[in-house]
Amino acid sequence: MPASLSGKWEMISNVNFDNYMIALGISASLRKIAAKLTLKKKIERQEDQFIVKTTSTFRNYTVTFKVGQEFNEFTKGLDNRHLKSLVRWEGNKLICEQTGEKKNRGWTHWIEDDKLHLELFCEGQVCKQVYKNVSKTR
Ligand code: YOG
Repeated sequence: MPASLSGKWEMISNVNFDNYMIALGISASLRKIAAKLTLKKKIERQEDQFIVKTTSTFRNYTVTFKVGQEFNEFTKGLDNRHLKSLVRWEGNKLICEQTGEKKNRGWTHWIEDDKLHLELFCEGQVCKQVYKNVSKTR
């Protein structure tokens, strides 16, 4: 079983977020707001089902999926696109492919040194975020 992604996490670094947002077509005014946010993740897992909540003082976004089962994703409040998404395990990495208007789009999560790592990718841009654990208990 891969190291657990479950729990509460708070962002401690965020590299190339602006270029990722540009690749998604986010306006300059929204990018300016988004760049200042400290994002939090709450990840809940029950067997193959995941609920990933991304929260901030500005907007929240929740996605629910089962590993290996394609689902329709609407990125409400983000870039507001409709995607066909599929999440799979590759070793210790949880990988989501988001098929839609934007090419080579998705994300990868993994645990390294007790931190939650996230790469967000879109059309050749890769944003790298690291989160520290803020769960009350582990
Ligand atoms: O996470 O896909 O953990 O869904 C990335 C924002 C900012 C709105 C957050 C609100 C992309 C304005 C979701 C941010 C930029 C900018 C708080 C990342 C789009 C719009 C919600 C993501 C996955 C993996 C799970």
